[in-house]
Amino acid sequence: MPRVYLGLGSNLAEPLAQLHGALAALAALPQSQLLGRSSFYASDPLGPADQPRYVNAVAALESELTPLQLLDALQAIELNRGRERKAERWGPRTLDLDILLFGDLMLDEPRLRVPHYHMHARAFVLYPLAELAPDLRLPDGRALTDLLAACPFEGLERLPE
Ligand code: A4P
Ligand code: MG
Repeated sequence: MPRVYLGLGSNLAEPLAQLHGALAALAALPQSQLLGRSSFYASDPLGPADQPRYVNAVAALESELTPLQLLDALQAIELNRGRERKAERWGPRTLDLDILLFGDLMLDEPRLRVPHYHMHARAFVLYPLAELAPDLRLPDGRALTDLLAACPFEGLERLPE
């Protein structure tokens, strides 16, 4: 079964509670097993600055779902938790679930790009991911350690458990 890494983010309506709720929903996904999660991190917003700070985390799972089945399931979880899709790019959201990596798969479809197109440069993705998989390489061969070296911890704050 491919190892899947998901990015979790929220900056509205009690972000930490949103992420806990999302993790409970991920643990209940069919044909899948939640393997673990990173610490939670508070992070400065990427995109419009006039929005609250985010809480971010990364989760690891194994899944027999196809990538698109998994995307459907994640979008259902987002909607169940009251997410409204707005026109503003990178605007505030109650819950955002992104597929960061799906094993070594590289996909470039209208609905799904994997690896996530901007993960290599996002501190709020790379640092939590490194907690779960410090020796990881992206499907294109880049080492997570090299990406981290080029991505300052700036704007990030690891939250106590
Ligand atoms: N889509 C394509 N590839 C993927 C993928 N790998 N995983 C498509 C999930 N979805 C993927 O997503 C828009 C469409 O992307 C989906 O319908 C799906 O088919 P969306 O969740 O509706 O919109 P979005 O999240 O606003 O767009 P985008 O461009 O994916 O934004 P990001 O990259 O998710 O960034 N700042 C901090 N500090 N922390 C954050 O978590 N998040 C964002 C959103 C902005 N700033 C942030 C954070
Ligand atoms: Mg998204």
